[in-house]
Amino acid sequence: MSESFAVTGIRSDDLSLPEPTPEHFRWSLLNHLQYTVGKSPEHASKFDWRMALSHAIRDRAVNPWFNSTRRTWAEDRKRVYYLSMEFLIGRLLEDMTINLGLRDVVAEVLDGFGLSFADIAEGEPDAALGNGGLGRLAACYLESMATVGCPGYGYGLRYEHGLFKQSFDHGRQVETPENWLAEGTPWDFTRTESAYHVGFGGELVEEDGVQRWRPGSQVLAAAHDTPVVGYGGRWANTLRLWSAMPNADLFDLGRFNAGEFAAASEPEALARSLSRVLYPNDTTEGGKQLRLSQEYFLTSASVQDILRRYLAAHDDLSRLPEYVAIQMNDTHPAIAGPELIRLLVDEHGFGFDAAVDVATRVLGYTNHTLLPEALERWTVGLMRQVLPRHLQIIERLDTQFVELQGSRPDPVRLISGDQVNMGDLAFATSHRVNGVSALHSELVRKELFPVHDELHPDRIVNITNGVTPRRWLKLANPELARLITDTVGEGWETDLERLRGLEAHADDPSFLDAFGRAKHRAKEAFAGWVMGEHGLGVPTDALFDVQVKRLHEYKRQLLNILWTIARYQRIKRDPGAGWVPRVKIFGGKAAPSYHTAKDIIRLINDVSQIVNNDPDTRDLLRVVFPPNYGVSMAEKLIPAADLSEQISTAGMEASGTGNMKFALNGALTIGTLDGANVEIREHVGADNFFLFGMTTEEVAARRAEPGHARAAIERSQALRDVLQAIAEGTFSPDEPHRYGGLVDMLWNSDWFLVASDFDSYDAAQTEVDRAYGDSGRWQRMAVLNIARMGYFSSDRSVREYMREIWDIEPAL
Ligand code: HBZ
Repeated sequence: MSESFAVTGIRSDDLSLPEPTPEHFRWSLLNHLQYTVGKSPEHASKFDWRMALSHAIRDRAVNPWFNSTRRTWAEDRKRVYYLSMEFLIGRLLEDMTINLGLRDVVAEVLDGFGLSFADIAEGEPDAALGNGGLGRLAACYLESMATVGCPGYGYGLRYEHGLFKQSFDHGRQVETPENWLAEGTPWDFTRTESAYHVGFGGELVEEDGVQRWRPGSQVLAAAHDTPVVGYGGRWANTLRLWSAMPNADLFDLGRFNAGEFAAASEPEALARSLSRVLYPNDTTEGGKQLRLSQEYFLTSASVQDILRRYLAAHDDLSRLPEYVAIQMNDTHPAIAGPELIRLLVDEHGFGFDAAVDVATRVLGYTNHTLLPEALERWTVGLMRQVLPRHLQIIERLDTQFVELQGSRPDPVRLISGDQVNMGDLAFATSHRVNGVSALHSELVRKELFPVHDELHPDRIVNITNGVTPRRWLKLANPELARLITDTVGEGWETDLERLRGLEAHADDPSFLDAFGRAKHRAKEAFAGWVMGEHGLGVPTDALFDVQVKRLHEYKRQLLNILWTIARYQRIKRDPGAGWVPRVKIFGGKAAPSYHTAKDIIRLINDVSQIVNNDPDTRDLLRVVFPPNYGVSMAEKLIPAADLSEQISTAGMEASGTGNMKFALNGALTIGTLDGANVEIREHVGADNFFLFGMTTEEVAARRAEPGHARAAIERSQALRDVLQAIAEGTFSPDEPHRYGGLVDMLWNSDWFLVASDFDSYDAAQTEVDRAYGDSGRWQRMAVLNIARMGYFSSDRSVREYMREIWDIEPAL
């Protein structure tokens, strides 16, 4: 902590920047180039210009940021703290520029230098501090909180290495480390004065009848703050990311001087490892000590920071819930309950029950998946070793929870056998628990937490996910955004229901034409990018059929590629049958240890080799799998899509958010009744959605039928032909049995019911062809999708959190 050195007599307001005129912005850019980056205009590289531009933009974020912070203090407002191990924010330059209303000014100034904004922005690395949906949702919610004026902070870890980079070697996924910080980031302000000690291990001692935890080691958490500016620049919040720093005394100078260089740095290296790398697992649990330590590191630093801020203005911690709401993004920060209880009891003299009461009223827990392998559990042994005091608190909570269940014969336990169940713990220490779509929240109630729900019937609520229309429409699809503004007027960016105004134009040929042109240009932009970046050719007059998301069996990329093979075989059999040309586009990473998912990636790549090089079919069918899918690729691809594949086994995709981004950009969905697909279909209308597949109930019934996989394959000639071709090595001639394992799995177990849903998917795809063949009909359907997506703005979701969970009023 550094000593305060406040100077009075100069007000921050006096330092406000003048209006962002082109003249001033030009000055600011050149000033940063010369004095921040240290380069002259004659010698500056694209990188230097990007850095200078980012600093000039960041300057503009500071006043809204200070104003919002000052108002929150002055009005003594409640704040929301969103704790998440993942924030998938992607690039920030264009996003900030748009939200600050500076896009035109910036373009004009750069133009004057002969520079292109798009070109400069393209050099920014993605901040890929997350795996998938849960991390991207956190980023959308932060942006929406700032836009609607919800005072708050995102708290996360500043991983040195974000999600690994994916490349393909002969079709196989290869992972290399991601290095977004290598050239430094212009966005964050390092706050070394906001540093906290986070303890690990050690022992419990009793002093004057009071429990004391004496940690065995301590790591420093140092804050790095990035302003998050809402659309219009009227409010800004903070994303505070912690990096781990060794205590200075960890470095053993004695050993170093004695020549033991590596050994001297060992404790330091261990400390730093806490924020070194993001775990690359999506919806699977690593079960590693480092992961638990990372989770506690994030949680403890954040909770200490929250209490410090509260105590700077208040002294009665029993009133904490009036001023503080903490949201746990899944169970990763679920140690927040025990941590808050520990601090209240051990440091602030609370009784146990009073501490539990305060913690529970402060905390909320969002569940993002029902997959059993994603439910975090830690062994009691590991907990005792890493967090002995917390284990003691959880044991007491467990006892109380069992008592609450009265005479129930087989009570639910927070600790069962030698496992601490983080989901049950998160539920027991939260006043609200939410699922992320209507269907998912129902399943959370019935399948995951039926006993908890019986004990606390008001606790589970649903908040259907949403996405920010600023990034996912205005930034990603400027042409469509302009058409929308020209058609329904300004203001849809913050009031997405205004898209309804497009309905009146759904039969207007000139509007549909303009929509068609915007879509086509997005396809050309994407095709140009894929060719330039990956050397992959994509015909832009074909139907773009897209499935991009993490690779997982439940998401059924396998169903998609099997159907693609069936299409290939049909075209081969009857080339002149009037096929609608399609480009099948895939994107997504597999967890490095998820072998089946990696086999599926390899199969898709093998199929693309055969199909794309077959002169009989290449004009009618292409398979394209650009490597390293992430936020920036999504921004290019989603606007170009005609068809959005949302084909998970019913009951398994909690919500999906890609499904929303596609529909908002005028892609039609082919999908199951799963997650938010259900609500999207209700909103856009059943006629404008290609539905297929079994329902959640049918899935359960089918799984119980012995031999269901074999029976389904035997019913489907098309699927049999596909599996036979794979098994014969048609797509892996150099190694015919490469996919023996996959084919065998489909015949004999098929937990995800690929075979059972194949014919229904095939029929829906036939409907897709029919609709696309009538371009007027297709475009009408696409426009109706856009027009009816207002509900899926993350502004709506955030307002629901504010009302139903956080109990907070907007400051705007
Ligand atoms: O969260 C995703 C869901 O799969 C997706 O349907 C949803 O739209 C999105 C946002 O709500 N889930 C994740 O990204 N990750 C996890 O659910 C997860 C849970 C526990 C873990 C790891 C990942 O230990």
